[in-house]
Amino acid sequence: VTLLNASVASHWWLLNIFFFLFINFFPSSSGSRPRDCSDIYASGQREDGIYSVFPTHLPTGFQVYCDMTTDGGGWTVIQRREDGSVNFFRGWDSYREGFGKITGEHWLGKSKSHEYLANYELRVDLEDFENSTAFAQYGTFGVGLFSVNPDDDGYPLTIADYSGTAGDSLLKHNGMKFTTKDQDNDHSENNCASFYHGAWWYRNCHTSNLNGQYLRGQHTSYADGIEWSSWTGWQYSLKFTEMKIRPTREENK
Ligand SMILES: *[C@@H]1O[C@H](CO)[C@@H](O)[C@H](O)[C@H]1NC(C)=O
Ligand SMILES: [Ca+2]
Repeated sequence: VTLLNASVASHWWLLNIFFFLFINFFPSSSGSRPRDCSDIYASGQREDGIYSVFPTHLPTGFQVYCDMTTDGGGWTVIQRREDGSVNFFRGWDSYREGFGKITGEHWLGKSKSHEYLANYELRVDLEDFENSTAFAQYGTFGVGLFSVNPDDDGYPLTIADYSGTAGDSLLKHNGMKFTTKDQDNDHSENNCASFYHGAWWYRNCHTSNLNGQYLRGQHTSYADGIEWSSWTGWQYSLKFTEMKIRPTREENK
């Protein structure tokens, strides 16, 4: 019932990493083909790896990396950092299209259109160079949920309901638009993406910067690495990060 009450919009996206997230509650025109990793998990798959998904608006499908083992599995990975092999200091178009390798560092993105609803949760897994791990989970996650045209609107972040071990470093970004070095939507007189060498839902400017530079642990520069400030501050660039999403499971509430 809550699904039916959620807002619905239809349009072309720019930040299409999220393009398949929101259609999960629409009847699929392609039968039982999985629309995301959660569907694949429900069909019995339990191994991490690459799978094809077929969002309603994109019947030809595409590949994503599914985390089938963390906290009940069914997670569709939308971002990964692990070795600095991919340049994440990119512009708006690149974050729209996506880049990197699904098996390695990447930002999932496709230029696709879709209708969407929002009922997803986000999990952020982190690891430092001592191999310590922590996570942050958010029961509510969406981008452009209340925008008639999220493209024009800058894909504002909706984030709520933190739990985890890494501390919250994202709630202060709630409501912020996405900023890249070539598209300044932040609240700073500068461009936060340019200033901190990343791309994020910057305010003025950030408590997290997971698309920052791969600086490998402690660094003398300020806040321009892969930071999750509540865990490792603003001068420690993490070894590994993974952002992943799945539909909210009502039975978990
Ligand atoms: C972290 O894990 C890697 C891979 O298992 C290992 O090679 C390395 O020695 C570990 N580092 C520390 C500081 O424990
Ligand atoms: Ca600015």
